Amino acid sequence: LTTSAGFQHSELMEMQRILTAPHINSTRLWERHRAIAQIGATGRGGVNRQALTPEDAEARRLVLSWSEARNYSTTIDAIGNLFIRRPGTHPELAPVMTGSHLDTQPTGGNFDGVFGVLAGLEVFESLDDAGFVTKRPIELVIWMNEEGSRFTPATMGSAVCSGAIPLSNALETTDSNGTTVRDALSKHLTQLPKLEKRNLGTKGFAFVEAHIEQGPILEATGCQIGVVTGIQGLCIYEVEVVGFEAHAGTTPLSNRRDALVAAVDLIGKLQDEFQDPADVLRFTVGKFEVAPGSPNTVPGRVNFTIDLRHPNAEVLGRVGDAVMRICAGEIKRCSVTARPMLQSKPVEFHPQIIDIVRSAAVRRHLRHMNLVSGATHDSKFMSAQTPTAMIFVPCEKGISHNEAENVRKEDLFAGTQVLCDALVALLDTEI
Ligand code: HGY
Ligand code: MN
Ligand code: MN
Repeated sequence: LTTSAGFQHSELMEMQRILTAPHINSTRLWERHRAIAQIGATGRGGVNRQALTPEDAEARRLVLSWSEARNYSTTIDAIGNLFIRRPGTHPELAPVMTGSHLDTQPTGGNFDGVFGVLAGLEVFESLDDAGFVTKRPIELVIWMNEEGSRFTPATMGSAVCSGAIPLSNALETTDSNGTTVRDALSKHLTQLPKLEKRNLGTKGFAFVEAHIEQGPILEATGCQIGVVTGIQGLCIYEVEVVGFEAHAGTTPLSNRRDALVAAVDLIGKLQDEFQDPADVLRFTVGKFEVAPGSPNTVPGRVNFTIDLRHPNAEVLGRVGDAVMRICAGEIKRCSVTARPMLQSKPVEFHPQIIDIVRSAAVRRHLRHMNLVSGATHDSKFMSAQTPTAMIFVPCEKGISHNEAENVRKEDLFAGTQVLCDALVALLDTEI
């Protein structure tokens, strides 16, 4: 008998086997977080370790050195996602997978992404320390450019890996200095140890990502574990407004095609359009660049981003159409164009993986609750081809994408132990 999701019932029973998963080493886990936090540290408590920068490479080298010490093997795919593998006795079986990202926002915190990578590595090492031999291999993914702050859009590595974004489009994307992903990636590869190449596209037996909630719900409800049932929808656009550069002193206002004035007017129109009394729709203009950026030249060009989120696919589609309608044609004698960079619908995670996460939290007597993620994650694209779920831990006051991001040690350890239990429940373990 096979369940709707392709799991054999016998496999499901196997998974539910109450396994005494190894205890994680919380001292090692905490020390690893402190070591990574030094890389790209801003001196104000957070980090700036954006995708494919030297700091990103340094953090990846450090994790690779820890994995090298355990003789795990590592492969890299064409967009720079890293796959660290702990072998099983049956290498031909699809791996159980976990993972997250090491790149950060420009004013990022020390736990967004890092926690999921280090928690996954901690599970590998705890399995080693406890002498666990598993049938299935287990893989830890370090996704490239989850944040999308330097190269738009977010979750670029997992989107390309799953085929949601063509590799060529991603490689041609440029940062604010005009550097392409292609050039930044080829330089990045020279800053990493030589790694075996791996094809794009990866199907695992299951994927479980540990992450901080980046919102206030768990802390407000006194829960230590979030059993994440899905992720809301997200659309990202790049908008360009083109006017005409002119002299600030000699050009009358009546004669100007001021791209900044037009962009401000446009953003006002969008804010009016996206008023939501229920405060569910999330509309953000996070990046806003004015060219040529000189005090005495009338701006000739403005580029800005739009980040739109909503849990309902139909509403998200409607507001996305409104963006393309409003950001088109002419505004205050300037031309406007909008480019969709990412359109990702809301996803629901796999019920059986969700159950495995929940039963791990129950077994550990940890207060937990279901929730849908407001932040996006690479698990969204992994869930397209692999049964996936996520584990959240609370972060202080829900603060994230801010250098004040903070997590209680006990929550970090609890989340890592739940990840360990869930991954072990998925591995057909022979001790
Ligand atoms: O944008 C996001 O939701 C993620 O934290 N990068
Ligand atoms: Mn993240
Ligand atoms: Mn983030």
